[in-house]
Amino acid sequence: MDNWLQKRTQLTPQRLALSFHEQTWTFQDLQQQVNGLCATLQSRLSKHGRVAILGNNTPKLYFGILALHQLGEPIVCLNKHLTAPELQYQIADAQVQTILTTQKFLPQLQAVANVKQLIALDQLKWQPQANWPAQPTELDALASIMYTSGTTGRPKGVCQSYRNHWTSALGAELNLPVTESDCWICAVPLYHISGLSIVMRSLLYGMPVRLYEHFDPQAINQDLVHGRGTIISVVPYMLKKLLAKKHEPYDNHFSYMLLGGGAIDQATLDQCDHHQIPVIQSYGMTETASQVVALNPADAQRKLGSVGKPLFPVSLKIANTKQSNQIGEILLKGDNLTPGYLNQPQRLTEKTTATGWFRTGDLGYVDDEGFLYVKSRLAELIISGGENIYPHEIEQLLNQLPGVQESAVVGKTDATWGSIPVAFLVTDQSYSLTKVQKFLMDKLAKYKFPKELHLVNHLPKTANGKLQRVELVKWLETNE
Ligand code: S0N
Ligand code: AMP
Ligand code: MG
Repeated sequence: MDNWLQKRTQLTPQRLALSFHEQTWTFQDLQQQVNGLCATLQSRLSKHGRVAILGNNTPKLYFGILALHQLGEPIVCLNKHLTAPELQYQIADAQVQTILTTQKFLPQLQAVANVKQLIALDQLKWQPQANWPAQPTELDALASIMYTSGTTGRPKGVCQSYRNHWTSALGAELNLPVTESDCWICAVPLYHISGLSIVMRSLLYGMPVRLYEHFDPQAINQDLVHGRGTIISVVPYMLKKLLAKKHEPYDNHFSYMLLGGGAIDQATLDQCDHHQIPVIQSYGMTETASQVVALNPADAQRKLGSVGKPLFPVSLKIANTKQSNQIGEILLKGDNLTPGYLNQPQRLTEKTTATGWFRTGDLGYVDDEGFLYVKSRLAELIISGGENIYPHEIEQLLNQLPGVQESAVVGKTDATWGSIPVAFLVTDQSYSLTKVQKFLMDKLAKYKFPKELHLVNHLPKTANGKLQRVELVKWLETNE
């Protein structure tokens, strides 16, 4: 297959590709920027290590992503919230040699011991260039790597191939075709699959993207009111903020919000209904290169609480069930699914059944008509504002606090973030939340910080000594 940007530029050079505040780029403009950047970058990139991106959603970072694809370099996507030790691990694991970023993030990255080369794209000078000899795109080549944590062990790099991105974009398009007048607002981070999948869809569909450096609910509402965007990807936190700041009806051309990344409450969906905001509920993960199940507006009222039906390229079943409506682990098959975790092939084997189904770790059921309902996680993942938090990571650090015998972290339902981490410490010392947070500073990304602290004499355990998180969650619910 031809390089995707080059193919798109051949097909529709004059179509709008990208807008950011008042600036716009057609696919041809974008192509010329990316060609120029490729020429400048090529001599600076080592043949050995990989290249990462870290930053806000700026046009320069967008060009950087497309330039890396044109140079045949897989992109290591680094979360801008991470601290030096967290970044250091991912950089080492992915053998990152160079990080493309912007000036704003230089101090944060200079503090990371194993960074070899930093390139601030907003300091780099290049000229738009008409041509660039890009290699063809091999569908099974590695396109991107994104880190997720787990219940145990270190974070793992999810590998995403071009086939994953292709299948994902195709599945979305076969479900809800994008029209000539659509424009997708990207305020979700480009370093998450929620954001990167929008870039891929833009190239494959020939669709403009309206990029947001930050999630800015007022500005986004203004864009939606004035027809400067027709589709937007949101996590539940973002949807709630947009609703809270919405004072005028959206433009007639507004199409829908694609909601993913976590569970949503009924009250928020009712509010969307009241404001006549179509919401496409979806289910997906980094390992599936974005949504694999989506609920169409036509079924939204009838199937409240469902995330919809599996998209065309995706097969789904519930483990160990013979009939509909029985809860079990959600299993998936299809070309969206990751070819594996970087440097840890055994992790995918562990997550795959003997007959080749990917075990998502999520529990749910499928009703008589084939609609999926997601119930909960098998493991103790906490999702705060669309960012995943694994208790294990926090507990390991809390256990290093002087005088702490053991610790536990569980999620507590929160009106703003969806869920927040709450810490329990077994200690004879008088720790305060502030003191604990101070200790975690520079060790753990701030979004993972416990928001509440309880000092306890012991933790609830099963007869064979396994921590009973459920008991702590129940305790939090009853002591509210
Ligand atoms: C919600 C966001 C936008 C909040 O960030 P904001 O408001 O920009 O804050 P910052 O300026 O970055 O930080 C200010 C303070 O807030 C803390 N903080 C930031 N984020 C969080 C958080 N999530 N939880 C708790 N605290 C947070 C900062 O630490 C900072 O603190 P102080 O002031 O003390 O320094 C931001 O969190 C965000 O962008 N979230 C969304 C991330 C996301 O996209 N997740 C989805 C990942 N999953 C997938 O991609 C798979 C599903 C999928 O593909 C999908 C998902 C959604 C929609 C569509 C799809 C699809 O299928 O296409
Ligand atoms: P990530 O890989 O960061 O996108 O996280 C994926 C996880 O988010 C899934 O395994 C689910 O646990 C959760 N998730 C995604 N979409 C939904 C949804 N619609 N409802 C409930 N949980 C969801
Ligand atoms: Mg998520």
